[in-house]
Amino acid sequence: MIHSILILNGPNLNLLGTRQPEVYGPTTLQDIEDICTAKAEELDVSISFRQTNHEGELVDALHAARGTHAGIILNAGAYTHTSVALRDAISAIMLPVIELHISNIHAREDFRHRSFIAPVAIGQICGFGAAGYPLAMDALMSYIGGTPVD
Ligand code: CA2
Repeated sequence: MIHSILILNGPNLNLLGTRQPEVYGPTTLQDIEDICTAKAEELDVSISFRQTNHEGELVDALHAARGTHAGIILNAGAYTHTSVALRDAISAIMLPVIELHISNIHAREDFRHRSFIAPVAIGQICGFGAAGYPLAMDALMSYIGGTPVD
């Protein structure tokens, strides 16, 4: 039985709250982890919250999620718009993945409109700032069924 979700954050998200608050808001990644921890208690699920700037480490974390987590919330940062490797990893692990962005990528530069991840994700949440994370947790638990999965 697995009753845990992985919340995986990609490149530069460690800088949240320190620069470009007009785009990404004032919230730090630690604040977001705290929000997710509180939400996890409400949902009675455990979480693993990670950030890495390295594409291969994101691929490794996706692979390692099999057998450990029931689903994944992925803010892949800029790799969203470039990475066939992340897309292939998501396809391979056969776990539900929600694509998450703090900003509304569709209202920004053209190159951010294309997501390699969207076609292999169960859905996408973007544009709601840090509040997108607990929204994604609700959506993922609702998708999984709100109960532990095998
Ligand atoms: O809106 C999002 O969550 C993004 O995934 C953030 C990525 C961006 O490349 C995506 O298009 C959308 C960038 C994260 C960079 O975060 C920073 C935070 C503070 C200062 C500089 C960058």
